[in-house]
Amino acid sequence: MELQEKTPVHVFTRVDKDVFLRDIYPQRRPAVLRGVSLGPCLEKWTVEYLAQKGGDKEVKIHVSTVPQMDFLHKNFVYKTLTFNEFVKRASEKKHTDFFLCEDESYYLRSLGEDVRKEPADLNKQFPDLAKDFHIPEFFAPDQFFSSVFRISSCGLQLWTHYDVMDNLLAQVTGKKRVVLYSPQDALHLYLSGDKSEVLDIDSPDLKRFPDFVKAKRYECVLEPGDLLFIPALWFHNTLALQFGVGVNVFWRHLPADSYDKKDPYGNKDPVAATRALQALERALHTLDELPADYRDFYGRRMIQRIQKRTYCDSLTNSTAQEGSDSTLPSGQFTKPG
Ligand SMILES: O=C(O)CCC(=O)C(=O)O
Repeated sequence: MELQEKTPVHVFTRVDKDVFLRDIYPQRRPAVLRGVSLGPCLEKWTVEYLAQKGGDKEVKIHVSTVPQMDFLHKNFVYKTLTFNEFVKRASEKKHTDFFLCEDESYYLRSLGEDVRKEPADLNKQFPDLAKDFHIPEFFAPDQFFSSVFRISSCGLQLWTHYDVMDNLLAQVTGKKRVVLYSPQDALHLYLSGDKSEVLDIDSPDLKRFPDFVKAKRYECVLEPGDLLFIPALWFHNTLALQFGVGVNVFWRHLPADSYDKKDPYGNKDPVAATRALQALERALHTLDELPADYRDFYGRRMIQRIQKRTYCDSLTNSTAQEGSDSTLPSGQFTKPG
């Protein structure tokens, strides 16, 4: 029995900057963009070519004995390999050289030169390969944050998480299934920080996660050449149906000073959200001065106050009504150039 109905992600063809900015971007919903020119990478990026051009630069990779990687319980190890050796291993099913077992899975999320300070940038870390990949100019150059290699073994599944920046995920080779959930379904995803505790989204443990079925599942299969627009805060879970090479580009959608300056990954909450969450912790601590029945009473009133003040009906409607032309609370958002 199918657990959750799958809602296909809308596919757009013949998208240029004008169409993106007019018809797609303001909806704040994921969209597959098919046929946007990504440059010669589509023809060139074979395993041999990647290995030759990427050379023996060292990369830090995730390695696991099982294809479903779990960040919360860390069922993988970080290892270092040269890029050419990594690509070779990630593209094969069984390995003669391995760390854990002969059918181990590999995943690369490329990093900046100074991992803790610098976001990944293909132009800096892989200049020879970056020439082959054309970033669609859908946002202003000063909004650019990072460009990240996403290279996975066949079958590799990455945990459900959200990022705080807008994102174009380009699939260059191989096919990838992507499942997405709206930010408004956050409460049904059993979050631990930016990640969902529900690892097996296809066969979830409903005793532990009974509300997971309430989350609306959006799904698409990316083919080579496809771009997926993932708006900030939308949860995504990826499953490589084949060995695949992707690149994702994050850009700043809010004013630059809204973001945490020490965030090379683009997944730390905006500074105002962090401050608000800290204030909430202080408020809860204050409630601890009261007996349980009073805490319950004032806790409920606080929830109601937060809902009244923050919930945005126009967003709820746009999630419920497929294809409706929702409007955003505009003042906060910068348009991407
Ligand atoms: O494609 C992947 O493997 C993961 C992509 C992702 O998490 C992202 O683009 O933020």
